[in-house]
Amino acid sequence: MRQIDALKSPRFTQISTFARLPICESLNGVKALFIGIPFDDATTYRPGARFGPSGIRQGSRLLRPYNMYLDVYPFDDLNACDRGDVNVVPGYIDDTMKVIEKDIDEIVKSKIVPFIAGGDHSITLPILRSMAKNYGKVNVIHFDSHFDFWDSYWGKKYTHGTWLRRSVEEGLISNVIQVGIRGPQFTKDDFEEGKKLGVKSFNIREVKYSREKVISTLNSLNGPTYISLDIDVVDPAFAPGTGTPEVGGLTSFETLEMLRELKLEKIVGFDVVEVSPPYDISEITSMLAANIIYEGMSLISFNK
Ligand SMILES: [Mn+2]
Repeated sequence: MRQIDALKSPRFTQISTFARLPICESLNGVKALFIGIPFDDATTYRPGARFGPSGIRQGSRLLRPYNMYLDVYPFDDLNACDRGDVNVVPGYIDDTMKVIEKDIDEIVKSKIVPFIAGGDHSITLPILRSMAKNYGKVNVIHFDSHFDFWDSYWGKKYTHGTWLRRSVEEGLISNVIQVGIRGPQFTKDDFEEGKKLGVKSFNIREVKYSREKVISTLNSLNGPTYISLDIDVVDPAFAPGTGTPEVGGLTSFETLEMLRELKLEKIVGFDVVEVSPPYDISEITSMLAANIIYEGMSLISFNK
């Protein structure tokens, strides 16, 4: 029956919801949903991530209901829907963070797992505030080419490169594991800073050469876990549509494979940030981001 439904779906027409899912009319019975946060005023280099949600929806039109790798029907299993976008306030990060936290609260309070399309990485701070309020401290698996734990940019505390330090300072997270760090750094001291903050980082060489170790470390996390994936963890050859690209990253296949191998007790939320469609080529970044969210939903479906 499901297959027939899939064939009937208007796959090649312009439907503006994620994976042609229904719009969330009510949250009753919903176990996971898609929501967009079109905010990019905390970006330090190339802008455009405010178009991430619409780009990812566009890139999601070919997603089909059955995931053969995990043997699940994520959309059906989770009764998934598209919640639309958070009503952010362009140019005003404090106001925007309040609106994000309020909207995510509503979802998390109902024990629904949000799959969030950014937006730049600053959006993760208010999301984690909501997670901590509802679950207590959460683990964070952070896929990124950048540390994101700097103290400030241009003297400002809230940017897309400082959200992780703010989350640690605010006591929102327990364990943080970073995957895919690379590129030229500001200073050698950053590595010590990370240790002081309690952040465990796997750089790209460790990920490429000691993959099993990285996966087993991720799978050793207990308790509620939040996954935050900056699309720039992927090599710009596979994901050029992003704000601060770093060469020499993961392939799209490696990224999807790592997600498929996660066996976590409880995933409470998942974001894919920094997708900037104006810098994309042939929708490859948006399609990858959509597939990453699909694998994330499949994981919840598989582990539930
Ligand atoms: Mn990054």
